[in-house]
Amino acid sequence: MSIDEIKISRAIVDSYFKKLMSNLEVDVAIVGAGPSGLTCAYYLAKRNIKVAVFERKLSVGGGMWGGGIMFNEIVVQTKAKEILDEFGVRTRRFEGEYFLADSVESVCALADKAIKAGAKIFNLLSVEDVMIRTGRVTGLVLNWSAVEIAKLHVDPITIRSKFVVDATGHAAEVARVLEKKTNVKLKTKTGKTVGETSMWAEMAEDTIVKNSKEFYPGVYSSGMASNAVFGGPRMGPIFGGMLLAGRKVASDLIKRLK
Ligand code: 48F
Repeated sequence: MSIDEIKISRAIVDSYFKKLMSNLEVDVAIVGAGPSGLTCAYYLAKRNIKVAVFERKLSVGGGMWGGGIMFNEIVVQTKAKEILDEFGVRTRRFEGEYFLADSVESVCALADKAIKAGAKIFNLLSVEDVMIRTGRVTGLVLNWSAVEIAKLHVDPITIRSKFVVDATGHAAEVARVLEKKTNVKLKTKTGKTVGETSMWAEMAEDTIVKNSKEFYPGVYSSGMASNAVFGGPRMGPIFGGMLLAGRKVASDLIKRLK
């Protein structure tokens, strides 16, 4: 077989173009491919909901790769272990209710299952703004991360979605942009992003799931972003809350969409 470089280029351009075109309107647009965004994407896609995930970085997985201080092991508690089981991630009991998993295996499995279930992941794209119509978020404003990093003056493109999920981690970027640009009132106790508080793993693991909910019409937070939006502590390298939050948001959205 002769290999033609232009044919390779044509294959990539044609295929990516079709993928992007078919995701300009989706049911759920998830911002951030960390553990909670990927988990949410998997449970939605599994129910045939059209879901696209937009990730700023080259790699998916957010803060999961590095475990704790770059020791690439993560801890989950019993109630989240069943989610890792569903993803086919091997766990080992450390003591009692504490289970260990390899962080690299975990990220790979979350991404693999989400993609195989039908979620489309777009890496290297940053969400820089939202679209709002009549008091509701109706889509996202996207630009290449390379444009953002190089601070180039290039206009973005937009996608429409029935729901948006802010799974951007500590930065809660969707909530922050909404607050900064539109001065709307969020469904929090202050009407603004409340902010994350200092480490308290037990409390954080509980509140993160409760806080993973709609914070403005059409937008949910999932994972660490939720404690930044509604207020709650951080938890360090225990990841059960991220998985449970992603599943919970997916389950809420499935009810809203059906
Ligand atoms: O930070 P991240 O892993 O969020 P998460 O799923 O999990 C949090 C844990 O990793 C850890 C923790 C556990 O104890 O506290 O921090 O809640 O993943 C967030 C992803 O969102 C991407 C970012 O690159 C990362 O991969 N992201 C953030 N802002 C944007 C974005 C944006 N504006 N556009 C696109 N992607």
